[in-house]
Amino acid sequence: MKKQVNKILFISAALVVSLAGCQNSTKVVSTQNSGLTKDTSKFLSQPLVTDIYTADPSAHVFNGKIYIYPSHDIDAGIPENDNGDHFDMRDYHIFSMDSIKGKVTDHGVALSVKDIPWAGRQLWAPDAAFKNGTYYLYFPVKDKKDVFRMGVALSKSPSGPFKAEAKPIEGSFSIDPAVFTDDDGVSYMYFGGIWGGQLQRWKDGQYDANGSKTDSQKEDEPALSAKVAKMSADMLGFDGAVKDVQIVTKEGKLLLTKDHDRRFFEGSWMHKYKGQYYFTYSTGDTHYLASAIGHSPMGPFVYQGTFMNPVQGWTSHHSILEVNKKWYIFYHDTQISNKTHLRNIKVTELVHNDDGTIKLIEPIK
Ligand code: FUB
Repeated sequence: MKKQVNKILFISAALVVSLAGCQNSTKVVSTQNSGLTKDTSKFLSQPLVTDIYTADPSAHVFNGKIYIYPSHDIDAGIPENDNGDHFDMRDYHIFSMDSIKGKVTDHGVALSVKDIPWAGRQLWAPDAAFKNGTYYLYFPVKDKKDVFRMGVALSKSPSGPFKAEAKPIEGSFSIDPAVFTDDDGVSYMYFGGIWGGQLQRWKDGQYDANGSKTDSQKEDEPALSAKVAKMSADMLGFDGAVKDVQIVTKEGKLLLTKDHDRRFFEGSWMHKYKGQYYFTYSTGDTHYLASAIGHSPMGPFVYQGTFMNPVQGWTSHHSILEVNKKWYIFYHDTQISNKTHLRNIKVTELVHNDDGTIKLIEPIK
């Protein structure tokens, strides 16, 4: 009998070792707020992860668990510039939590830039989706000509590891993919980002490598828009044309470039609340988070207002998620490092007002 137990123990240990060898390694990285030594009192909420730098959190519930798909910030020693070269990220880690206040598990490296056949550099803000038994990780990375494109990688597990497709998504460009799946099962990708995200360099489907580093529109012209495309049934490409995400005033006028506090800059997200489509985003070089509501996932969207004031740090990037009938915003700031490119992800509650606006969140007290 003892021999049998020993044999079972040996087989189990061998299995654990071999599984560990073929999967990304998993470890609990925080019970939230542990490991912080500096004064934390001025911040609305505390970092979810403190042992590596994380940013741009896209959160989803898969199989009853919360999964976070963030960027993995590193200090590559590259000086700051308007191209965003200092954001030189090289891989993704995926995190999970059983509940909003629960412990945070790091599932290890899920995808590396070196394993993406067409990639050059800079793995920026990702998102994930699930369809027909497969998880899809969508990511922006510069190709070998230094042009941002969107890629997709597949896995049978929400925590990866993910395997990248051989080529970028046809017709994709710029950064910050956010994939929303509607109640009818149709998915849409929202994307785009100005300055380092290169959106201003694209005109009529053509990339201008000598184009402006910053906003290229005239101040009195309609602002550059985020983009939206319907996803193909296999989730690997776009089905139809890429369209502008139109954000209009209550009078139906497109927001203008000079309207820095309201116009789009980067960091799109989409969620559905009480049958309405909420397009949320970071505003033109002022970095408020703003919301706009539409009756269709393709828009147009009527501007509703700011719902989060700027965080500490130059960038603002978020996702919005319902967990057990309550709504939350995942976001980042630079609490731990106080450096633009070394950020940490956070979560706090989000409240929808009856008039369609979202209650203002003050990330710094
Ligand atoms: O993380 C790199 C870039 O910074 C993201 O793509 C933007 O949304 C901003 O957060």
